[in-house]
Amino acid sequence: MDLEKASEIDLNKAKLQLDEYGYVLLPNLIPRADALAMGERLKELSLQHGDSDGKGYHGLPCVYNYLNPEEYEFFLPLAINPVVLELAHYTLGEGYQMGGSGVVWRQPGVPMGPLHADVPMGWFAQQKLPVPRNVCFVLSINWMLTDFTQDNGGTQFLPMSHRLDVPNMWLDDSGNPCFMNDRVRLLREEIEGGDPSGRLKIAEGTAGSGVLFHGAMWHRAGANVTKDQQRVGVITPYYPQWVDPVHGLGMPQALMRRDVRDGMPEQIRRMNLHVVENYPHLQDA
Ligand SMILES: O=C(O)CCC(=O)C(=O)O
Repeated sequence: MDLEKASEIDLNKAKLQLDEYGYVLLPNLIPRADALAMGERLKELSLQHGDSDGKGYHGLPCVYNYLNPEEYEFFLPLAINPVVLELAHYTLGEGYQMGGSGVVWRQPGVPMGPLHADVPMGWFAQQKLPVPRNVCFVLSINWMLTDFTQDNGGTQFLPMSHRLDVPNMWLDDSGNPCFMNDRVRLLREEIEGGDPSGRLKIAEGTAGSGVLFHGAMWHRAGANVTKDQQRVGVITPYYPQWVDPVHGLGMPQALMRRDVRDGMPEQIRRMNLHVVENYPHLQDA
């Protein structure tokens, strides 16, 4: 798909929404049948190689490390969709990198996820360092490989929260919850206590759509309260050229193996400056 063909998306409007609201819905970028077929295959791989929390969540980091090379081409739209890349370039600048696409599969019965912002925002808060306000460290797209609805666990976002303090919670040495400040604790309490003012927006869409979001957004995965609907997403993160995905972002799981990266088209190789083998400590683990 080229940029012209994807022109049902108004790119100027998408850039504006991403800047100001912190996220943008991108409907129908991948054919529905392809998205559903990817979802089925990735469920299979997640069961074989992924992790599970035992409550209905299954994940598989960097799916390319598990696919057969003949399958790469079919799955590449998760990494090189031209609309997404245009928005990544706009937000992150020249030479942006990608992390390996990771499965987020939410089965019926899985509870709500915790409200958080993505790496490295929690790190700044926990270190009591100033939080950079005008830098986007990570821009992620959550690809909907099934329909995403309120009931089956569509991702929830607090609009404009990429400009707020960091919502993340961590535990101190005695196991007590800690927050960046009391304002964050109170706002979180309201939303996690049932969100009576309906502040969160749910990213709903049909299979083949995506939601692109600024990593500093307050967001969470929804509960899947359906009896029989699987919610399968794949998150592909993009980050600026100057970021180290392991020492800076703490995302070793997003790296491709060298043999996988080197078997990819040039466009993908350029976006994967770092591979697992660059970090010997990961291989010893
Ligand atoms: O699965 C989802 O809807 C969101 C996952 C998420 O919050 C994350 O990966 O940071």
